[in-house]
Amino acid sequence: MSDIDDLEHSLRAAIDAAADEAALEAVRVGALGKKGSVSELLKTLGAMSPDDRKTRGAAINALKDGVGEALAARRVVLKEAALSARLAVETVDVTLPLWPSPANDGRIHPISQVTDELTAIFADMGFAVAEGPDVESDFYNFTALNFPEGHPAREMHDTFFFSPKEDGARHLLRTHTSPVQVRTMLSQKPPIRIIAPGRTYRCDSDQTHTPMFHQVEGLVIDETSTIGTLKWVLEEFCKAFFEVPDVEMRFRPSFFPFTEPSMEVDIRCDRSGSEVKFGEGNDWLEILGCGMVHPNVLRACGLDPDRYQGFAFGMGIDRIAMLKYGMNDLRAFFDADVRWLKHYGFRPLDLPTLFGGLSA
Ligand code: 2U9
Repeated sequence: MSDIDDLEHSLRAAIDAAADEAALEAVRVGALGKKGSVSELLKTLGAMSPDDRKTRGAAINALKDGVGEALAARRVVLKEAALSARLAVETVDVTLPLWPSPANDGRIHPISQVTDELTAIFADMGFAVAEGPDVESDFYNFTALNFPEGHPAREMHDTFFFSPKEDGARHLLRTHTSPVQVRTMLSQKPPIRIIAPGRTYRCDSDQTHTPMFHQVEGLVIDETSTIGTLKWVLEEFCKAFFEVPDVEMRFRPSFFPFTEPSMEVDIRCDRSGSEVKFGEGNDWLEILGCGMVHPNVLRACGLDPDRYQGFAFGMGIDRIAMLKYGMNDLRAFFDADVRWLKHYGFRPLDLPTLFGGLSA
């Protein structure tokens, strides 16, 4: 029997020495595989006498079972060791700082941020966003808006005109976003409730004016809206935009060709400290203009003023961004200075929503 004992001894030694599951599998194949040492021994049983087969057979089968158990036990140990080694290597240190990514470095320009903020506020009140071209015709920018031909109000806008075409028609860079509302009225039936944010252009440049600036205008046309509705919409907007529970607004009579009556609106604020506080204090800041849409504008846009009425308002996005976020030089908006943008810009993933906070 010593050959069986020797074999068992050497197989157990090989099993104990197997450093990983692959090495252990090699030992198993070498012992119990088709041509393995134990399998070869089993094959010798057929040629033996019944007595030898009885004794040797029992010993070889005991060897086979013993080696099988030893293999199984070692496999469990090696599996656990492999798992522990993997867990040690794949440990994640959740306290490590995040990898720098573009979403970490990039900044949203305050004008885009404020446009997103006011879009969220007006969308919540049922306003859709309308857009139109920057290059406009005289009709959409002036004529349909009740600016009479040769009227000085056209000059007031410091318009950038393109060279006249052969037929004498002059294109221009829109001086306000009002042409968007004209296009909407000509293409959609009331009720209309839109805001039109976008770029506008006037030949003007100093600390508070740039040749290209941003406006948002609003338009509501139906059969029932009044100055009362206009006042409510503007108050709700100001409360939400300046993130204060109450605002006091002052409506002063004014003149625009496209609205009658027309008003300029101031908001109560406190400018005594280093920053402006809204809804309190003894100062007033002009923030927008508004009015009831002029019957001539309704008519020019194909609507019957005896049936339809509505209101419009307009404000400078750059100006309200400066007021809300405490920037004092409008020209810095357009300098493309990354240091300025790093300071005044917004993180790309902090999207303004009414439920999550506009500027938080
Ligand atoms: C249509 C009818 C009426 C738009 C309006 C204002 C008043 C206004 C200025 C504010 C500051 C422009 O950026 S600003 O200089 N705008 O005061 N805008 S009502 O009225 C419209 C527009 C379109 C068809």
